[in-house]
Amino acid sequence: MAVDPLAAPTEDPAPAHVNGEDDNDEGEEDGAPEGAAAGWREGKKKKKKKKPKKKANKPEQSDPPRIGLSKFFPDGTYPEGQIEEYKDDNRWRTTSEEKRYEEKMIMQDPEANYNNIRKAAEVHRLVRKHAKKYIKPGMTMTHIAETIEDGIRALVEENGLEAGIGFPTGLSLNHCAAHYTPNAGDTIVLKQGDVLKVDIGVQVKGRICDSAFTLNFEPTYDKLLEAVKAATNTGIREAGIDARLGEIGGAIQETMESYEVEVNGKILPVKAIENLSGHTIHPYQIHGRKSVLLVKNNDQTKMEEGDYFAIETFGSTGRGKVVEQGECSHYAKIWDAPNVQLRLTTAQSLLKTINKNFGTIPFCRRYLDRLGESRYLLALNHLVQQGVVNSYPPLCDAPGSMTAQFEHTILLRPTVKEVVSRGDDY
Ligand code: 57R
Ligand code: CO
Repeated sequence: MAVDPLAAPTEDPAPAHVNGEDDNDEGEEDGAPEGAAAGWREGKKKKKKKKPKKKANKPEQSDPPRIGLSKFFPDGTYPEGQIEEYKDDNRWRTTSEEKRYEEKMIMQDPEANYNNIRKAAEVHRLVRKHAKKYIKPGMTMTHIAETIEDGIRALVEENGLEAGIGFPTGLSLNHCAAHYTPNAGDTIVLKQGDVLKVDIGVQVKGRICDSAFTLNFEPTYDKLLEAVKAATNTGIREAGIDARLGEIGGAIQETMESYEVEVNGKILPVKAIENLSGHTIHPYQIHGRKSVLLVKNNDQTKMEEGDYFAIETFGSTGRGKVVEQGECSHYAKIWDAPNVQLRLTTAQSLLKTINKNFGTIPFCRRYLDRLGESRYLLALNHLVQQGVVNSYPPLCDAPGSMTAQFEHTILLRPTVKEVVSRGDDY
């Protein structure tokens, strides 16, 4: 049984109602309106509480979750994430008519409205909720990856570049922090003492929900996970319009490094990994131009209205620095790739497959395999060498060290900050 010490409380917490909806089912019992509209019901003799009838046509999600979300949100309106007001000199935005109007205009644009990222986030919450229960030591990394990806494809109702997996399912183990997913033939099996980073991406109309959590199956590294979760929440709290990236990095590092872990009687300080970062996310582009480092720095760049950020932090009991290590699995076509003349015909045909199935969305070798591509490594390496595709090898700290990650996607909307991937789990 996966022991994630930071999991949601055992009893089912009341669902987070960001828009203050009343979740008492009093008004729903007999279908009468709730809240103010139910005013006419005050003063009437209190009705005997009857068990609310299950609405016959209300579909129920399967277990594992595989029923597309449009069946549950027929009007295409997906739940808002956690709303936080901006601080100090941006608080005026909450009630600004001009800013509310700007958001109304955004909501009218099917390509840019917030329902795309919110659908991706709802898929993310359902997939990770099942993954946290299902993943157990003894499973192969391949089985874990494919179970998560089957869930994403089904729930998001995969449809070419319109909706699908946002990037390869990150399953980095122990001293490896990021950019590992199994390639074909990988025989690694999850062990009881492992610390597994699960980094899941879901995209709808190119809007990528990038959120990650860490699983452990015994308590040794609980404090490491606690440190990183707290540091990520510090980053989310400090983020906002006009916030300076360097200051956020300093706040993240301060939280992270206020923790220590006792391992085999030895006290190890938790270090923020200095060469990993959070980042802006653009449509079909997972890593934008702004990076949020995890250590104090002098970057005066400000966060801006309209930015989508992946706020992610990584903690380590090792050097606090990652290097590229091991076989590469992650690739992505470069956003402004040059139009080079490819002399290798196999590279030309592989590029066609990449353009058709991924565009600039990151992919991994397993996704080429499932499309029927084979013997493609030479061609793929040629595309990398020609500067058409970027390769992202696994990023690892020192062998024997342990790393953890937590991550959310936030929207810097004109009126408020929305932690769109927030759930009752993290
Ligand atoms: O979150 C090719 C992917 N991402 C998948 C996800 O930060 C990402 O490297 C990128 O497949 C590519 C980083 N920062 C330096 C530039 C300072 C990493 C942290 C891990 C990860 C996977 C990430 C990073 N950058 N973009 C998303
Ligand atoms: Co990520």
